[in-house]
Amino acid sequence: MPIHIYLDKAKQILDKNFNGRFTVPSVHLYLHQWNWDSAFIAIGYSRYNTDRAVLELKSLFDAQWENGMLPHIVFDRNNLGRYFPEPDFWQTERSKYAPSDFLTSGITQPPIHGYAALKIYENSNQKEKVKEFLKWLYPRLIKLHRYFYLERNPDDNGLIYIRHPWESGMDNSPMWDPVLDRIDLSKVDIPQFKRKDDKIIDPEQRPKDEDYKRYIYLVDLFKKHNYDERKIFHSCPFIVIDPMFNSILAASNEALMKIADIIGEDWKQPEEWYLTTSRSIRDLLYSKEKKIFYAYDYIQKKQIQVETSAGFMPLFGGVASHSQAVEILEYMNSASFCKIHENNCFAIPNYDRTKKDFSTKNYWRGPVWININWMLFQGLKRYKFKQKAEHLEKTIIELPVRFGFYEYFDSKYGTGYGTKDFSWTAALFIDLVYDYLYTGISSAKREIIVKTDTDIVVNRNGNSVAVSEPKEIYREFNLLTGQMIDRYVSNGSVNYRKLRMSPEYKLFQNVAGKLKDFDLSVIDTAEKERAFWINLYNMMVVDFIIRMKVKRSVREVDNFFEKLKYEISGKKYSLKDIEEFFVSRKDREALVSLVRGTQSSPPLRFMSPDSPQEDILSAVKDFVNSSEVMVVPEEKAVMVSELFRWYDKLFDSTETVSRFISSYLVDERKKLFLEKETSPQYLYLFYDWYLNS
Ligand code: 9WN
Repeated sequence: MPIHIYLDKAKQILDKNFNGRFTVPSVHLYLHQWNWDSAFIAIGYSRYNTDRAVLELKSLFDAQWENGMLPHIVFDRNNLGRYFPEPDFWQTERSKYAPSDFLTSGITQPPIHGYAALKIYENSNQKEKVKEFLKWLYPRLIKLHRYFYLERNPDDNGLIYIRHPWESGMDNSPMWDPVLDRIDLSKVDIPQFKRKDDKIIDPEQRPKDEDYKRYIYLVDLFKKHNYDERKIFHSCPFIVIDPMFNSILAASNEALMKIADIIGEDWKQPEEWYLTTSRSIRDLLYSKEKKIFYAYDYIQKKQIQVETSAGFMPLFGGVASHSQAVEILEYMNSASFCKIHENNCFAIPNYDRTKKDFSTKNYWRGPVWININWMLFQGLKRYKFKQKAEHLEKTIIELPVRFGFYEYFDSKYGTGYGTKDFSWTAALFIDLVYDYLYTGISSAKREIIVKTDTDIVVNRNGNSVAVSEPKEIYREFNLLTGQMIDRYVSNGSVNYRKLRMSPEYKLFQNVAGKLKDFDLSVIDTAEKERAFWINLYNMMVVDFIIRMKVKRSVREVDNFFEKLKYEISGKKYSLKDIEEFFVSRKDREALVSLVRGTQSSPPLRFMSPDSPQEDILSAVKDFVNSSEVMVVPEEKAVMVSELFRWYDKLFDSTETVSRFISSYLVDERKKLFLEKETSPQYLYLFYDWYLNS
């Protein structure tokens, strides 16, 4: 299914979750407005609906407390009774700061709103309108940050504490276990309560009852202190400094500096906050030995040495020093989280996979979350760790496409968990896909696009060459193709830079020029013909990439497959023409083995000119047994490359695709599944257009 269909689906989810004033995280479980969710949602809207983006933040800040705190939930009066805890339990009216016209919770969440507000401005094409809104919002953002620096900054070093796991947004993260374990459930009074979440979502995917008891114990404590920050600080057993919360705050301070500049305000205050918080994160939360940032237990005055995705978050907002960034990247890109190109994992799971209590499906204890990966993607991009950034970006787009717009995803199988049709998954998907749709390539690697409205015959502008015998041209073409692949391709990756400078490529350009006057009749058997056209196709792609100075993706050149051509025997051929040739021959294997200069292609190899059958089959096998084809019997699902849809004349039904795949699959269990299962669920994978370099 083309990507814009998923984009429409994501927009429909936001529409469904929009109640006229704000967008709920999900109508299935969270029927109110959530603090940081709304910021992510606004970022998604900012790509196509400025009004909604603005309204999202506006409605949230309307419920800001008098002391500056932005509540973690703003309740919808029309939807009470379906979530726990609700206003009757929070009783925030006990605080003199709570708003009288809104029902809210009494805690906050990671302050990503400054960052989101700047994104709205950057993405919107209604700059004046957004500027007006920023003038309204800016003092409220300053008020929120001032609340943190005045009320939650006990050592005055810019490290802000949180006083409830819900404030971290990563509720049952293993990071909080050592602190929560100190609340002895047999010794404290906990009010009676009834959870609602575990009746809607499989309890295996949600926090345990013991966790909830502690969450509720803390809320009750806040209530007893009438939400007085000082009193809470002195009696609350959970006072922790979260690297993610503080990194997000730093990122928002940085955004506030830019917003101040846009609306003509002084940016000194946010700058000072930015510098203080960033410095303290670098100096106090980092472990040089473990190469990750840790949370800090303020009561026991020590780092909480539990490795979670929050420990990488100082990349977001540019808080980590360069050497820290390089070190944490190494950890992030290890088997503990997920290595690039490693099978059986997706992007950054929320907890170190090698830990005994790691879970692929339990909430914040191991699954993959889209908002976390989206922030890490922004961070990696900022530090120019492009490859890893793209890996995350691809996953953020792929997971919802393959498995649905879920709240979180199994870190091994990708299965969606929690509630479906989840707003921030949809919103952040929209954000990234907008970059793809408008440029065709990743925002991490976006470059200038070459426009080609008319045909460009690429082998016309080579050196003028002496006319040769057709047999000689054919021999030279094969020789040079073989040499180039042999010398400049390793494990299927092409070293375009070296190839461009090589003597072999110079000679190849000459031969390509000679093809204009070539006589195709020297290729006198069907097998020779197959080899010739596949090799030619693959070499045309290589030549086009080099000549058009493609940097990241063939998508940088408009109509790469239609308008760039080679003249052969007096006739012009595009890559598409060659594909059509194989379609007309019903040669599925040849089509699958073509190398389109992309990551989703099989590795580039030379097809033996007289009898290519074996080489073609190896290419097909490589393709079918790579991550381009995923057969998951546990899920009764088959996920295949978009390529099978491109050639729907040959792959006319899912049965045909299944038959094709199963004849090349190595894994017997999967083979058997395909042979037995008559109607597995078919999903199409996002095609990876990055260069195979
Ligand atoms: C409690 C809404 C929120 C997110 C949090 C996520 C979850 C609530 C819950 O849902 O928390 O605030 O009931 O579990 O942990 O990050 O903001 O999507």
